[in-house]
Amino acid sequence: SSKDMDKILTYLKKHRADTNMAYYGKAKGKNVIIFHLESFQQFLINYKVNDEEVTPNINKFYADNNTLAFDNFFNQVGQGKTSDAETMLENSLFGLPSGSAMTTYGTTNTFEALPAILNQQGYATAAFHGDVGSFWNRDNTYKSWGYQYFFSENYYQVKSGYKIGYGLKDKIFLKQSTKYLEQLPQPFYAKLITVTNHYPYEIDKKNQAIEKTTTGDNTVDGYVQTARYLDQAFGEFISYLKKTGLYDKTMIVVYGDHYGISNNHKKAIAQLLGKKSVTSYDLAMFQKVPFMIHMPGLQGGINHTYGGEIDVMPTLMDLLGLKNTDTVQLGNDLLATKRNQTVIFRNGDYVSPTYSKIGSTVYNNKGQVVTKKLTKAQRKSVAQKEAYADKLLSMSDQIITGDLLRFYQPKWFTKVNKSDYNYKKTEA
Ligand code: GP9
Ligand code: MN
Repeated sequence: SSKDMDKILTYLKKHRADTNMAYYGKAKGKNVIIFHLESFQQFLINYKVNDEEVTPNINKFYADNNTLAFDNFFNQVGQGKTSDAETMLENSLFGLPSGSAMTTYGTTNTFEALPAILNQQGYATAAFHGDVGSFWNRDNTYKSWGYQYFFSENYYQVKSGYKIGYGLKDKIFLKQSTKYLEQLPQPFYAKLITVTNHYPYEIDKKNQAIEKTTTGDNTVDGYVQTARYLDQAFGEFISYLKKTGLYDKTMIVVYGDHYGISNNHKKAIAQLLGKKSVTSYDLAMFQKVPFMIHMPGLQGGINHTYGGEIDVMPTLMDLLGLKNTDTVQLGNDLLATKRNQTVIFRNGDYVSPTYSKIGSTVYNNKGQVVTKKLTKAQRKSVAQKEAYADKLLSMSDQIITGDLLRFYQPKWFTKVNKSDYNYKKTEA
């Protein structure tokens, strides 16, 4: 009911992190490109196979003077995988405890998503993906989120050999996307979702540009090969942006959506990391994914704050100089100087710079089990984090399953009208 919404608003108001004025509005009026690195984990950054970097282009971007990168940024997805990542990034709401919020609620719910907010501020908004538009119910959800355009498979020329796994191969997808990107009025907000670096990590021979790893685990060893392919595709796309001058007018946001190697492959993970074995803590740390923001004039570097996908929207809104004090967001600005660094996973586990809880085990930040060694004060801090995790997850579930955003919009925001949008391709 609207009373539930009021309670949530009161909570959020009390816990909102303060804006870091050093960054506020730095990207105002700039184009925004969200570049989705499929199944891409942080450990791949600067990772080498036989002394060779797996992802040289992404590594270069990571180290660029104008790139702000986060090295304690975690994926927080549940069963909804990519769709959970998208839901968090553009709504600052968690996925559901089971299933996918986009599939179950994307068509019918009211949202106050980042594309809609920017669209109302004069931005053109477009999503690009080389799979069928109905996957994860994107073709309906994106309307609810305020995407004016959704270029999915039927907007692309598909010849034999163009597709692998879930859709168009990344290089072909990105190349063909440029002709639509070029037609968008500026400023635009564009999201490009790659797909080739996806389980089971297969790529045609001519695109195999690095040796596989040699763990002996067949579903793991191809991962670096498709990651390399994605890296080449990324490199080509960045060159294109530079050539057209878009690079200088755009805030480029790059992120990995979730793990590529699941916890079912512990032995192989240990081998990849050069360890004898991995603990549950190591596996939690293995959930880190890249998050980088590039923009000319931005003071780059590596930020060590703990955060995750839920925190992206508040961060981007502050950079874009959008009013961010009365929105419904469960994350907090990664650039805020004083922020809650407890990173919540969908199953209620959490990690933080001090203590982390995985299952019923508490770890310190060296990965040592301290469940039974905590002082009274430490026990209290752990209990607080646990309560915070439960509270945020349950508020998120309430908002989504109760469609609570229908009861509240900030004054400056107009409810999205889905029928404003039509993604059907009309003949040219
Ligand atoms: C499909 C693609 C894959 O269109 O986004 O989704 P995932 O399996 O990673 O959730
Ligand atoms: Mn995915």
